[in-house]
Parts: sequence; structure tokens; C-alpha cells
Amino acid sequence: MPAHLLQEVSRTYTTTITEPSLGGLQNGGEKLEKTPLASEEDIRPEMKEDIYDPSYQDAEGPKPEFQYVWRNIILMALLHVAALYGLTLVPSSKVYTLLWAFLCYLISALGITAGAHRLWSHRTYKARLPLRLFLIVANTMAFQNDVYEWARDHRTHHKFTETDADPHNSRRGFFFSHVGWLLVRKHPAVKEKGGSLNLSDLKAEKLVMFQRRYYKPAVLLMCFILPTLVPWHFWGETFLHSLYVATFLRYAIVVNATWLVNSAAHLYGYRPYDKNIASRENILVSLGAVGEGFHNYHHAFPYDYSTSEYRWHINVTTFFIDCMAALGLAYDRKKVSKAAVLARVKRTGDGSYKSA
Ligand code: ST9
Ligand code: ZN
Ligand code: ZN
Repeated sequence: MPAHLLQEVSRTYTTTITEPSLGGLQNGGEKLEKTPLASEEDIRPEMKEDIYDPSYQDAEGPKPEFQYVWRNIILMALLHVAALYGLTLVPSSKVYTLLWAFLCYLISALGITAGAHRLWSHRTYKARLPLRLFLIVANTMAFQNDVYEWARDHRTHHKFTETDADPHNSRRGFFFSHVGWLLVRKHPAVKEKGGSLNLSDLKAEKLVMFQRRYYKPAVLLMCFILPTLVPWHFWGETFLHSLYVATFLRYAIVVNATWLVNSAAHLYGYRPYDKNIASRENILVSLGAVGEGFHNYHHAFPYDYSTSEYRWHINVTTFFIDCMAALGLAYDRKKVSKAAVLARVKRTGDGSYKSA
């Protein structure tokens, strides 16, 4: 059978969607498998590293002192001062510069949400090489550590959430879970318990390891040099506006929108799916984080490619992945069935559940 036909067949049979709602956009009219998927065993048998492990609890006794990392503290402070200055330059920026800054925000955001998060940390869908190439470049523009490190920390966060082994344990307060955790040495439990995770899928992926190897020069190019040079070179923006608005302000917005998932979405909002976990549904966070604020759902069902019960409801990332699926670049998207969601709501929800 010719290669393209083989691909078609494999695409048809590997897409696992329970309630397709994308009309003509989806898979060019292909028949979708309608398999009601309920548990992680059925839905994603190959990955268990992000499933919460309630058997791990904090050790008794005093917590270790914070070991400050002054280099990070100074650089983060400088970034935020530069971003504030960038904010004052917004009114005098060219419209194209603002559009470019927004585009860089969107690309960086997708590199985190569709890339580091839903693809590489959770394996909630599969992506063909052109999409993975785009996502790794976009992820480099986001400069949030390389995908290997990001996914290692993130799986650790899910498995040992709200314990000392959680890199951004929200029990240590808003500031720590927002940015503080990047300014101090990690708790020894993070390294110990994180070290027990199976990361062989990441180690085996050449693209992920390639990014890790060349991460520093790649970040310099994608996060700082390119976003600054484009407005300056192509439409005669001043160097100052290009640097402070398209680069520093845009980068600061992307990281803060991301950090809010760890801070605000672990502290403020309802818990319709599971009242026993800290993470919450936070619509404001979803707006800034292109669909990643449905965080009570996401911790309850980390294998769902939409990180939400819904698809395109305040969720640009799911729209993007579905468009990629329509082009044949994304496939095998995992979606929890409505029946499984409702059963969980009934069993562990806080009573605030309303269907959108
Ligand atoms: C940034 C990351 O911003 C943000 C991540 C946010 C995650 C959000 C998730 C929410 C859901 C998704 C929502 C997306 C929304 C997107 C919206 C977009 C609009 N397991 O780390 P080191 C071991 S980064 C196992 O140096 P220290 C390991 O052996 C911003 N082992 O620890 C490692 O060596 P190696 C820019 C682990 O010395 C060794 O320990 N970047 C684990 O305590 C040393 O690791 C920065 O600011 C683990 N989990 O230093 C840099 N962890 O790597 C920040 C460690 O060789 N980072 N090990 O294998 C640092 O400078 C340092 O990590 C540190 C800790 C100072 C924080
Ligand atoms: Zn996650
Ligand atoms: Zn979380």
C-alpha cells in the first residue's frame, strides 16, 4: 500500500474521540471512532508518570531553609523592571509592533500549552514531525526551561502535588508557587521523588534532546534576538520599542500567564470535579493561558488533550490542536467521556458543577 494511504489508515484508527463536535473541520470527513473512554488504563496505557500518587506524604519535622539563587533573583527583577518600562512604551509603539508582540505571545504560549504541556508532559495526543518541529521552536521562544526539564518538573508536580516533592507546592503560598520556586534551590524531595519517574519517552525523542543540547543559544535567538530584530528591520520600529515591547514585555506576560496556573489556579476557584485536590477552575487564568485554567479538571484527568471537560470553550490551544488534526498533523487525541466526567463529579465534586 502506498505510504500516504497507510498514513490515512493509521490516522483513522488511532483517533480516540468520544463526542466529535467539530463538523466539517475534522479529519476531512473521515469517520471517527466513537469509543467511550473512562479510565486512564484504557485511554493512555503507555503513560502513568503524571498520575497522582497519594501514598507519598511530607516527612514530619522542620522544613529546610530557603537557599536563595541571587543570579535568578536579580535577572527576574530586571526582567520585570524592563517589562514595566516596555508597558510605558506601548502607546508610542507602531501597530505592527503590537501585533508582532501578540503573535510572539501566541506562538510562545502554544509552544508551552500544545507542546511542553499537552504533548510532551502528558502525551495526551500524538504529533507528526512538522508539528513537533513547530512546537519545539515555539517552545524555545517561550524560554521556560527546555522541554525535558519542563516535563520532568511538571510530571513531578502532578504525581506529588502539594507536597515537598512538588516543585511549586502551592501550600508554600502564592508567591512561592508563582515565581519564588524559580529563585531558590529545589527541596531535596523534588529531586528524590522526581528521580523516580520514568522519562524514557523524553530521552528517546531526538528532537527533545536536540533542544536540550542547544538550549541556551537557541533561546537567545528565538526569545530575544528574533522578536527584537523583526519590528526594527521590517517596519522601521525603534530598537528601544522593539526590545522592550516585543521582547521583554511579551516574555514577562507569557511567563506570568503561565505561573498563574501554578499559583492562582491552585488557590482561587471552584472544584467541581474533585474537592480533595487543591487545583481549581479559574476562567481568568484560562483566558491568559490560552485554555489552561480548567485546572481542577486537568489534575483530575491529566490524560485529556483539552485539559478541560470542553473543547473550544475559552481554549485556543484545543482549537489549535483540532486544526492540526484536521490537517493530519495531530492524531490520537485522548478525551474523557462525559459519563466518566459525570461519575467523577458525583463522587468527588464540591457541588459547584454546571455544564457549559
Ligand atoms: C519557567 C518555568 O518559567 C515555568 C514552568 C511552569 C509550569 C506551569 C505548569 C502549569 C500547567 C501548564 C500551563 C501552561 C500555560 C501556558 C500559558 C502561556 C501564555 N525530577 O533545577 P536544578 C535534579 S522557567 C528529577 O538546577 P536546583 C536533576 O538531576 C523561566 N530530578 O535544581 C538536575 O540536574 P539535570 C526561565 C530533578 O539546583 C538537578 O536536580 N528559567 C528534578 O535546586 C539540578 O536541577 C529560569 O528562571 C525533578 N523534577 O536549582 C531558570 N529537578 O537538570 C530557573 C531537579 O542536569 N531554574 N532535578 O538533570 C533554575 O535556575 C533552577 O532550576 C533553580 C533550582 C534555581 C530553580
Ligand atoms: Zn499538567
Ligand atoms: Zn497544577
